[in-house]
Amino acid sequence: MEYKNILFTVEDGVATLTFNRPKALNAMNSETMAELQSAVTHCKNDEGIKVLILTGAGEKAFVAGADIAQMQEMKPHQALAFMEMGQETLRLLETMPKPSIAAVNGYALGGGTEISLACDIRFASEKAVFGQPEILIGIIPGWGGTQRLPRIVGMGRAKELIMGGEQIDARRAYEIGLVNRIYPADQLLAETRKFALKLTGLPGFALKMAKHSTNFGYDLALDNATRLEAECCAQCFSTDDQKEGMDAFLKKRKPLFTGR
Ligand code: DAK
Repeated sequence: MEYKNILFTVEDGVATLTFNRPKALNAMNSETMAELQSAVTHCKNDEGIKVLILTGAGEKAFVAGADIAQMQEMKPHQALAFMEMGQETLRLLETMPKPSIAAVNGYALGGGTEISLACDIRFASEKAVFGQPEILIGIIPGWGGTQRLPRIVGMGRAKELIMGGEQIDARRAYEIGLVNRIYPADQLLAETRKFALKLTGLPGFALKMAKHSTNFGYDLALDNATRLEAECCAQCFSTDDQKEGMDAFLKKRKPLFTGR
């Protein structure tokens, strides 16, 4: 697929997807969502890609939400199709068997916060702004915000954001556990890449199992969830990387993982 609204590059096993619609502060229209879906599918299937970073072009915005101009005239059945496409894409991102990191460089409002919530990890610049302001335009979040936000920050804080519609800065987002780390704006991408590169050197199958167990165990009863974890962990014992990791530890040497 030819991309018009995103930039997509791959370097040293790290893919970087940059939302790039500067005239609308990188707001997500259906075209951009289709491009995101295509790029995430590519990341999932390309063995050379180990980690995905998502960020926004320009200094102002990560993604300023779903495109309000496009949504304004939607009938309910069109809104449902737009919502389903976004939900399908973000679920794909969330369950893709490789780590994803949101590098939130500015406004991440509405759909922007929701995209970051579907990533495994969120790093933010000091200039980042988060929020679910949908209520202020007469709707509610439609790309998983009412479901993922409470799972990450707790029900009370999620409802405060979703029902109050207020924006919060990076510091507050860090305080409530919405972001993992904050960096000065000019260091965000470099620091995110550094972390991503570190992940590319870790055992890939174990990373996949860690994500699978965490994602799919979360909503299960504890007995079933811990069983899932045991099975995921047991599968790691079939890999060369498990043998290498344990041998290296016992011989007090640095491990050399091959991803097998
Ligand atoms: N959509 C479309 N255009 C947008 C936009 C958006 N979300 N955000 C900004 N823009 C455009 C502005 O209209 C403006 O365009 P021009 O006037 O230059 O043509 C340009 O970007 C620059 O924006 P501003 O002039 O407003 O810039 P400021 O620095 O003054 O303000 C801001 C920045 C981010 C605070 C402000 O732009 C803003 O409040 N933007 C809207 C933020 C927002 O409300 N986001 C949430 C959108 S609702 C669903 C599916 C999904 C969703 C819900 C349901 N289903 C289909 C059911 C998700 C909904 C949302 O995300």
